[in-house]
Amino acid sequence: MAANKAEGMLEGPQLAEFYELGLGEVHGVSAAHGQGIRSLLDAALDPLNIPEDDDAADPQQTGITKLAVAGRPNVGKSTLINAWLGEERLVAFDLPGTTRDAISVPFERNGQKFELIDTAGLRRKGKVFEAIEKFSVVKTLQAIESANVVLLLLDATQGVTDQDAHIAGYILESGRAVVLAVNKWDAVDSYEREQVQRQIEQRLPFLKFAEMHYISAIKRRGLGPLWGSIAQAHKAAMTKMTTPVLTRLLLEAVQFRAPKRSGMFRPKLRYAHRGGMNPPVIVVHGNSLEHVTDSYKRFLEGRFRKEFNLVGTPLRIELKTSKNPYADKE
Ligand SMILES: Nc1nc2c(ncn2[C@@H]2O[C@H](COP(=O)(O)OP(=O)(O)OP(=O)(O)O)[C@@H](O)[C@H]2O)c(=O)[nH]1
Ligand SMILES: [Mg+2]
Repeated sequence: MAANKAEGMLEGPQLAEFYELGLGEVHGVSAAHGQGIRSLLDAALDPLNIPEDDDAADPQQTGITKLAVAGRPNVGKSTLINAWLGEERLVAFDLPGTTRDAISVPFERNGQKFELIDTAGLRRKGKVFEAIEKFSVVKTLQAIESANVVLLLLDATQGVTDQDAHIAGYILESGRAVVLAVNKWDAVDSYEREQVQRQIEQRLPFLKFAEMHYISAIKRRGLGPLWGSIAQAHKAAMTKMTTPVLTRLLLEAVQFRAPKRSGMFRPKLRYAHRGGMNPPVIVVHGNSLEHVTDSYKRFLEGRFRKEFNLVGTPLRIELKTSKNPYADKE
């Protein structure tokens, strides 16, 4: 389906109404000005592989998953990477601040390529992160930003502290996919284990979307299952979401539960498209969307998460009220 005479509005909200026809992807084109023709042709000639605009930037096409291991000092980050490598490549020592620089190590497992990044342990003083060296903090934060997936490592012998929550908060803001692992599981008894599990629920509720593992890096226990979660998190972060599917799910969600009227305004959700990946961003267009409540946004998030099986990645939903003068007509 193509909508002609759409010069200058290929990305705009004016095309929203065509999605409401339920015929799938609509291609805005301008025959007179030659706009949108390339992607219309691509879609027409390759119906099984409709290209998405941002595929060129898809880091998954490089085939390498960048995995940063992050956490407080001394939780066992370097020990874990050594255990994976099967050799003592990185210095691990019972002293906070052993690792001072972010170090990348190439790694391959079952044909999947990884770049493992060991980082310096973070702690926060006041409002800023600190490490033994200023330089180390910058490197760690950069490593998190540049990763596809962050493995957040906790220390079972220390429990879940405010420091862990600060780091978790930073990772969440970065939008990276996350896997949680509690290390030194060998060194705690069953009472302490229960306590740690409860603390995770209480102090890291915002990481509910992430899978969790209990491991011992030093004894190399429980390490295998981490890879499944890492792969799953990366895949979820890169999930393809086409406009027709997103729009159908959106309209189904609205039918199931409509957003509440706020005074004179009743938000009208019209269509949705993907605005980014790693983290996935879903952009919802419509009218009076500033009146959509946070709880309704969470409801939408839950529906999208379930449909796309978004385990291990944050999901962002952006609401855009359209300026289309015709959008109000029913
Ligand atoms: N009991 C136990 N000790 C561990 C485990 N993993 C690491 N350790 C010990 O914890 C200490 C710190 O380990 P590192 O790997 O250096 O910790 P790190 O997180 O890299 O520390 P920084 O580089 O300072 O941030 C070492 O003495 C390790 O032997 C584990 O699974 N069980
Ligand atoms: Mg280290």
